[in-house]
Amino acid sequence: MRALILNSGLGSRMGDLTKEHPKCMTPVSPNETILSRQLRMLYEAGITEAVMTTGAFDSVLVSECSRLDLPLRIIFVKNPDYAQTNYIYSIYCAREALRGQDILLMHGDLVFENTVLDDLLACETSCMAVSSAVPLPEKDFKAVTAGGMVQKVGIEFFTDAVAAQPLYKLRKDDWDRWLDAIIAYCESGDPAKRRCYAENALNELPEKQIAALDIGGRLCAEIDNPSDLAVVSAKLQAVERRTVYMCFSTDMIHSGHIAIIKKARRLGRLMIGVLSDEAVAGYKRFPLLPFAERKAMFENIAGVWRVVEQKELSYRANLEAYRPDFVVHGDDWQHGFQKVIRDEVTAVLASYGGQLVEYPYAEDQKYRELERRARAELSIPDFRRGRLKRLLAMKGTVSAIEAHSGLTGLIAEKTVVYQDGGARQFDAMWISSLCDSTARGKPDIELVDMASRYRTLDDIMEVTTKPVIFDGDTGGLTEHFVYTVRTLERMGVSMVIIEDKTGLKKNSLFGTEVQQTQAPIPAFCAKIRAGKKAQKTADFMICARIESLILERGLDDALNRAFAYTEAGADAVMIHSRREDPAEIFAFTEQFRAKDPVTPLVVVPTAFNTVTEEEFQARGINIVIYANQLTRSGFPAMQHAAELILTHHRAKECDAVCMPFREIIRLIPEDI
Ligand code: SPV
Ligand code: MG
Repeated sequence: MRALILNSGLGSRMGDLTKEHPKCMTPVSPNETILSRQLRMLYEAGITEAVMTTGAFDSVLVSECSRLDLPLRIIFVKNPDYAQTNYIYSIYCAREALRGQDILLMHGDLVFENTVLDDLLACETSCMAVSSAVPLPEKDFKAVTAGGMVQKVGIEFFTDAVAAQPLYKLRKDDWDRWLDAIIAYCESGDPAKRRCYAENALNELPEKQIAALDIGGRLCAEIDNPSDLAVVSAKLQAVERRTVYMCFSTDMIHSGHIAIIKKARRLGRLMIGVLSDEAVAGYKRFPLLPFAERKAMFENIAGVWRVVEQKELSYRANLEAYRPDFVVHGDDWQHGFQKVIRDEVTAVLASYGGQLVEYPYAEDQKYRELERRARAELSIPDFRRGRLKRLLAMKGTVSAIEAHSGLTGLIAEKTVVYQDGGARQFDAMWISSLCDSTARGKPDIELVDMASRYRTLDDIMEVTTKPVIFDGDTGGLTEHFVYTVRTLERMGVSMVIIEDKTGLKKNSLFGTEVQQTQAPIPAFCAKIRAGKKAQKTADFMICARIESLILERGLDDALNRAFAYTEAGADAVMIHSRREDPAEIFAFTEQFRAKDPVTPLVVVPTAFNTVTEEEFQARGINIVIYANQLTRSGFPAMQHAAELILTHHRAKECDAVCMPFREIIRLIPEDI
C-alpha cells in the first residue's frame, strides 16, 4: 500500500503562517508539524512508501522530509501548475506512481488520531472517514451515503449526508477506476476539470464500493485557517494527554503481551500497573521475578509511558489515583473469578467518564508452556527453600495447611478461593507428624522412622511448588538431628520445627493426660545450636517449639525458653496451646514481642480456632499452621462411604457422597 499525500495547495487562507513554507509544515503541537505527525503515523502503521504531490515551496518541503529522516520512501511529484489547478491535477501528475496498488489518500493538512488510521486500515473494503457525531459543515466535504456506502462526496450535498474527511483507503480496483476518471477529467481539454475536486470524477463513477467509516467524535480535521489551527491543536493536545491503563502480573513477556501493549498505546500514553509480589503470589503463584525486576522489565518496553505498582487485584486505588481515560484488558474477564474485578473497574470508570476497551482474548499456547516451566522451576529445591523467608518478608503473616500425601499436597497447592475481588490460597505446607502417622495407621510417637517421613515428603514435593514446613517432632538425638537438617535442606524444605520434649513423645493435644517430659533448656539449646551449625544455606530455618503451655508449666517458663532458644540461634519460635481460649497465646505473644519484635512466631490454632489470620497478624504472629484439617475431614468422609456400602450391600447409595469416577481419573494430569 502506498500513501498519497496531497501537498500542492497554496494554503493562502493561513495568512502569514504559509509565507515561507507549505501549510503541512505548520506546527500542531510543541514537537510536531502536520507533516511530521502524518509521516510518523504512517510508518508506525507499517506503511513504507508514500507519494507526495508538491507545489509552492516544493524544495522547502522536500528538504524538510529528508531532515525528518524517517524510514519512509517518498516519491515527490510536483504539480507545475499548482496555482491554477486543484489536487485533481496533482494526482494526474503523479498517476504513474499510483496505478495498480492500494492507496491511502489524505490531504496534507489533515490531522487525525491514531485509532482513526487503525480503523481505516483494518477495514476490509475501500472506505472513507465520515463522522455522524459532528454537525454538517457549511463549506467542507460531506458524503451522501446509502446502506453504509458512499454515493457522492462534495461540499454541496446536504441531504442524506454526513460530515466527511478527505481520508480514504482505496483498494486497487476501486482506486484504478477513480484514477481513470481523474485522468479523463484532466485530459478532457476543459480547464475547469483541472480546477474541480477529484471527488467530482469519483461521483460520476456508476459503481462505487467505498464504505462510509464512521469515526464518531474522534479527531480527524483539516486545517484551513488560523482558527482551525487553534481548534485542532487544542483537541490534539487533549488527545495526546489521554492515558491508558493496563495491569500485568506476568514475569515473562511474550509476543501476545507485546501485541496488546502495541494496541493499547495507540489509544494514549500507556501506564502499566505491575501487580505487587503479594497479589501475584495470592492469586497465581510465587513470582519468578520480584516486583522491582518486573517493573524494570515493563519500563523498558517501547511505548510504555509510566509504570506504577498495583498493590491488589482490585484496580480501584490506581484508577482513582490516576484516572486513566481508558482501561485495556482481554475480554476473558467477562466471566469467572475476574468478573467482580471487571465490574468494579466499569463502575469506577463510569464515575469519571473513563472507558473500558476489551480485546478478544487469545489463549496463548506459548504462554501455557512458559507457565508450566515456571512452575517446574519453583519446585527446584534451591528456589523453593528460600521462598518461605521471602513470603514472610512480603506478607508479614503466612498460612500453611497440612499435607500427608501427593494428593493432599495438590490440595494445599491448588486450592484457591476468590473473595471480594481478591484471591486466597495457602502459602505453604505443613508435613505433620500426626497426619503422616495417622495415614499409616500408626500413633504419633515418633514411631514412623525418618526414612518413611522423607518418602512422604518426597511424594508431596514432587507434585507441588509451595514452601514446606516439616514437623521434626523432638528432632531425636542431637547427633541424629544434624543429619535430618542436612537432608531436609537438600530436599528444599524451608523450615523444620522441633519441640522441646524428651523421652517418648506423645501428641501435644493430649496435654497432661499422658506422661510427657519437657527437655531441659540447655540440652534443647545444644540441639538448636548443632542444627544451625549443620545447615549449609542461609535460607533454611530451624524453629523451636515450646511445650510449656501444653504441659502447664506457665507463661514465665514459656518466655524463658523462648528467649533461651532464640539466643541459641532458633530462627523462629512456635508457641503451642491446647486451650480453646487464645488468651495464653496472646499473653505470650505480647510479652515476647515486647522484647523481640522480629523473630517469627508460629501458632497451630487447632484448639483456639476462632481466631482469624487477620487477628493473629495484628498481634504479631507470623505463621499460622492448619495442622490436621485435611486428615480430620477426609477420614470421616471415607468412613461414611464404607458404612454406606456395608449397609446397602452395594455402592449405589455411596455414589451420592462420591466424586464421579470420570472426575477421579482426570483429577491428576498426566503431564507435569
Ligand atoms: C502435628 O501436626 O503433628 C503437630 C501439631 O505436631 S499438634 O498435633 O498440634 O501437636
Ligand atoms: Mg507433630
